Amino acid sequence: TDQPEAERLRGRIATELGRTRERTALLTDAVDDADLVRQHSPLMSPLVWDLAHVGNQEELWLVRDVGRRPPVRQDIDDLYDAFKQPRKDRPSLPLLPPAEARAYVAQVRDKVYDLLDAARFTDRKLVEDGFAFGMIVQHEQQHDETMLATHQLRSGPPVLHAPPPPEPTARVAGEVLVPAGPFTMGTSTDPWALDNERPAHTVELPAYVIDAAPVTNGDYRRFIAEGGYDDPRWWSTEGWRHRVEADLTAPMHWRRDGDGWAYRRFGRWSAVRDDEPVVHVCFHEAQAYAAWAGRRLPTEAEWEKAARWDPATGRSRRYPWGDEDPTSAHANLDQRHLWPAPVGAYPAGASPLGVHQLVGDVWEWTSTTFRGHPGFTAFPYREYSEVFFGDDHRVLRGGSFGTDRSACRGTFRNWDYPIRRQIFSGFRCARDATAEEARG
Ligand code: AVJ
Ligand code: FE
Repeated sequence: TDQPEAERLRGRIATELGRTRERTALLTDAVDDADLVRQHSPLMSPLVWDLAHVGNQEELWLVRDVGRRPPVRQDIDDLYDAFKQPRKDRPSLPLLPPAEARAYVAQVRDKVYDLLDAARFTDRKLVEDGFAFGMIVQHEQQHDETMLATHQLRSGPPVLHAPPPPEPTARVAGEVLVPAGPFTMGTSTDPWALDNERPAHTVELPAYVIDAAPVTNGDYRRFIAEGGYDDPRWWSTEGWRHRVEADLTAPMHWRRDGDGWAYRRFGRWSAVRDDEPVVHVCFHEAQAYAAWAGRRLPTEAEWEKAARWDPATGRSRRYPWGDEDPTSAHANLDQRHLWPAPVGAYPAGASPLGVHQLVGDVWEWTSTTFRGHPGFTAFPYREYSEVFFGDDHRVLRGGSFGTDRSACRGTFRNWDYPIRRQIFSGFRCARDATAEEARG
């Protein structure tokens, strides 16, 4: 890394740190102190825990580990260790009160700016290309999305405000054929890619067909109306057991409203709009819908090939639209809007094959369980992803309206339990190509 390049990187990191902290401040200053320390759902932490946890991780990874600086508050490490403290126990911990938590994260951030000024970006593998800073930015952004999900669960009058997403400008429907052949999955070069996105490797897929758009509320309403929740035929054994136990009858945050449906979004009720991607469904619901529709969920590799593969060059791109970072024309990201945009609102973000809204709007469930790519090495810690590998988690791809652009790429992988739906999760369907389609 030469000198002007190091300066450019330093500037970019400072900008990302700053705009990320503004989002965190907005999410935590929007409610009063009583609300900050309250647990709105046993699935979520009190917002004040997320806040100090963000500061504590920043202190552990950047200040102490990379920076070799003395601890700011070693005494609170255990309180903010996500592995030691189950979510349900977090509200009863002796957490830093809101004012102290704010002062703590600001104190850690000052030390990080000192480190950034001193960093030479050539020092060690961990700071190469600013990865350690990028990881911290992405960690905070991920918690900002988690905090947004907590806001969605809290009751009481609305406190978050944003303009509605754009209206459709393109007609998007039907499905897209992806021809058989190899593509490059994952990355070895994207500087801020996390360990689970690495390394780049070749995956050979048979021809398949994938929806041009995510499944919409209108589609999903038909599944409900035609008894999809009452027919075990569409559900896996595990899915049906959960459907019964949890008494699932519609996406989370929906209620009947006369003949139709209404949903609650950040404290406001409105009529369900048919052309928006459905959100707040769990993996089991997605899988049952797909079976009912005579389809299936895409595998993770199918999702990524549809999102990245460019048939003209055979190359995998960073995003469906190319290699440029996302702008507001490409995708509904960055919490600019508080719900998914209607199908057809982002023609500039479509992939070369014509698959729309892969990035932003809703996280998309895939049928794949979370594992390392071939050649995976944990970095910098096993706890970031490796400890979650196995059959317990399904992979979600593409990011949602609540995801920041710094924490979302064509290679970015999210994972969660198949019963979770407080996250901004939706899906699209796929199927095998027929022999005739496969011949082209
Ligand atoms: C990648 C969203 C599953 O929230 O558990 C936050 C992100 N990792 N702190 C999570 C994360 C550590 C992670 N997910
Ligand atoms: Fe975390």
